[in-house]
Amino acid sequence: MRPSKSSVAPLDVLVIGAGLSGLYQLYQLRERGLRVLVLEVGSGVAGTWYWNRYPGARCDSTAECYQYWFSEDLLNEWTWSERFPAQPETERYLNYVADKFDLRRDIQFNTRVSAADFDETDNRWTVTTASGETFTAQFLVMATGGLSTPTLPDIAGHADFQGLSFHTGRWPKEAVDFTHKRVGIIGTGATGIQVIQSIASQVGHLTVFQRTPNYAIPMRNPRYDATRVAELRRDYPEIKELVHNTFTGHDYDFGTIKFEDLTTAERDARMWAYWNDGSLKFWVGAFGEIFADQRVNDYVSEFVRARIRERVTDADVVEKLLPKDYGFGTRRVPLETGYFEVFNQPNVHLVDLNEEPIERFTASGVQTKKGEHALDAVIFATGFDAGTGSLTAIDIRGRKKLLLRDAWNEDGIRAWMGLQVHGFPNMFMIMAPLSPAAAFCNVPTCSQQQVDWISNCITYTRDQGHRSIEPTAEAEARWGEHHDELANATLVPKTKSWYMGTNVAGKPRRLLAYVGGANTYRYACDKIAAEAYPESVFN
Ligand code: N01
Repeated sequence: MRPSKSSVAPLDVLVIGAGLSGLYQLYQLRERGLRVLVLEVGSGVAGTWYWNRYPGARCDSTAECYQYWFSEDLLNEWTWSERFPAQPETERYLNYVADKFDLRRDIQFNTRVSAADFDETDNRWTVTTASGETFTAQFLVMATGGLSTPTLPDIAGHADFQGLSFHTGRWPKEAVDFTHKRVGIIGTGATGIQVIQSIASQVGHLTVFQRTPNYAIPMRNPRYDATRVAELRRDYPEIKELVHNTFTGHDYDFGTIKFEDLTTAERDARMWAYWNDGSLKFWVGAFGEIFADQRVNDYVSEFVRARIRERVTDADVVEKLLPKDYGFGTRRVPLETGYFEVFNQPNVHLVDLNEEPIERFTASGVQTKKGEHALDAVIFATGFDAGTGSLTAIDIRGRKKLLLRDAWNEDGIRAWMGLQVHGFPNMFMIMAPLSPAAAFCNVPTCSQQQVDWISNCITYTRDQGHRSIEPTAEAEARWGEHHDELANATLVPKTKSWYMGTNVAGKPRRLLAYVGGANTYRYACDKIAAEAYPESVFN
């Protein structure tokens, strides 16, 4: 245990997490002259891009939209090598940013925060780490990431398994060699798909344990040559403007053309055009009505199923790979490269867990209802306790010693604008539930927007001589009602996924992310700041 370190001078702001959001939060607060420290559990920066170094990890947002906008120098210096960069490139980018802006001097690595307590007498937070250090700060910013607490299924006998076990969200830094190995993978979400298509040709045998098939769509990922890089740099001001004014924070939006107004041929032509873009544009842009109109959703879902059918040779296998009981786009759409063709390989076996549930691990593999699958290694691509997991893992105590974990258990998730929680003054959250950033937004767009807003709010509070800021219970409830009203008008709550919290036993069921649009949300946040935070109480 490290000694308690109250020797660190009192801070203005403590930021938890040195990923994409935490780095930018540090930069912004420092620019405003505040004394800031970032605590980070990893040994390096990059958050998601530090932990998720699994084979095939790659960004599903285009490089030109997945970056910081605050520095012209940075935009001109950094050169993306391809449209959808792989994990090492994004990790390098975030390290470059940390070095360029000398951020590391205010980051303490290898530090797990275990508790945060708000003291009502001096309006400050005391943060305690797992090794017993304490820090105090007026403000606390949780930049802990929306998808950073991995979930492991509760499968009997896991400890008996003699092979190697990995979770994609905690992948080792050392290269793992699966050559000639019998590998099993549990999970076929965006992560599982990337792993499967990357290792299928390397392993001796791959067993894919699938519970729910996905509407994955092909990624078109050209290399960026010097000409393309120059074009993008020229267009950056326009792209920046665009991402800040679209529904999902990408450089495309819902079209104005209505499904109803088109003939079948026109509808198909439109879908093919968006399909051929090879990006998530097909999800958002082809027909925005898919999120609320079952008939449109059915039409698009069938289009995507037809594309899957074209690529898999075995009729039984393709039936298992076709999503049938939920609509396209109502859970995260993964991008893929050669994923469906993997199932034509003789060394790949698809296990449909609906027909053949896992019973237990054995010493040498996985036992399902139909028999044992012998494995040398198992990969859990089973996802995360999204949105809430990284926050409830810490004992966060607000006014009257109320634990955030308990607050969210009793009443469900509540968060004003997804930024603050009533009863927890001076605490801000980035990418938290009930904001678009929790799921329906290109992460850098929404996280930078939230960081900017938080930085301005902290500065305002201090400049006005206030010691704390907290949203009222009424404002928080109003936001929750508005959130639910919009969520329930979509088809998304009908589908099981981490969007709804159904992947974690006992988690309150509620659509995690705000579906009013990242653009609308930003305008609302800006209005609140312009009107001097009318829904908050200052002390
Ligand atoms: O996690 P998931 P993920 N038995 O929750 C299965 C982002 N991301 O890590 O669908 C058997 O989506 C589960 O089955 P089911 C992106 O936002 C971004 O793949 O619940 N299976 C599912 O197949 C994404 O949405 C990028 O029936 C079990 C899988 O595990 C988010 O991260 C790349 C099981 C989990 O899928 C999370 O994706 C990758 C059990 N007990 C990911 N428990 C980029 O763009 C779970 N599963 C960079």
